[in-house]
Amino acid sequence: MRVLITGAAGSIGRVVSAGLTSLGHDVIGLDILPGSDLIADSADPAEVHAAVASTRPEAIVHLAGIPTESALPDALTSHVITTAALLEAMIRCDVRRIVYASSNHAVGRTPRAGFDTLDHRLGVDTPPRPDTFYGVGKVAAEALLGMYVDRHGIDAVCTRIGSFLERPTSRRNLASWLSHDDCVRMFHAALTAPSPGLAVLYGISNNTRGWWDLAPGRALGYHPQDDAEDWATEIEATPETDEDIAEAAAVGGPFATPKFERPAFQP
Ligand code: 15L
Repeated sequence: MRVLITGAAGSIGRVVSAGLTSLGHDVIGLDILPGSDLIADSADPAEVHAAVASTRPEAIVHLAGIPTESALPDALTSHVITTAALLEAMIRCDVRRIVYASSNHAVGRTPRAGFDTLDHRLGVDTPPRPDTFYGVGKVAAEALLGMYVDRHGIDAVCTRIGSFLERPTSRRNLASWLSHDDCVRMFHAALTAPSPGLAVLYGISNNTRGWWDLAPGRALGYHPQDDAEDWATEIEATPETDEDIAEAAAVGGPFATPKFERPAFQP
């Protein structure tokens, strides 16, 4: 499949571009940073339209965005305006599928208590409960994608990604880890699942201690293979810190703690 990937020069973008290419996809990388096939600002509707019109992809993987907390206007530009620019270009150029890098922080303020057992995991239908302006941006982008699915009948898959890392490094990561290989599996499944309409899934590996429901991903063909438990002994050999305890209270971990609270308009 011919796929345009925004944010292709970022940490997820590099792994997903290489992984999808090795699975036989024809990948075109777009980024504001040098080194990609196309240099464009994903928040600029004219630049985005030119990129989509000139490459004519069958699907878009939208990864571009500030990957952490920022002031609210920056978060809205980074997550909502970029998504809108892509959706408008898709409609004009008849591109029918987008896979979006959303985040667990869209529901990050959800208390974790009760979601640790196999028969009670956090579903994708839980109400939005962002922990940061970053999370607010992801909630709004998911809502926007849903509106374009309703209006235009396109397919949009929102992947609520956990902790994308080479390996888990904290106690929280024993639940939240998304391995590089599983990340590629997830985007491949989201690109190739037949007619998903609007779909939401959790982008987490098959972690023994995970608290997210992986069934919606499995229904789309995402079958994670890796498990953070392989690092549990090593991680748990270090003393549990106050930070670990604070991070365990809510789904979003550190983003749901006071150290991430900031005024909306502070640059
Ligand atoms: C994310 O969505 C962020 O981009 C990343 O910085 C981490 O905070 C990650 O989630 C996580 O929850 O570990």
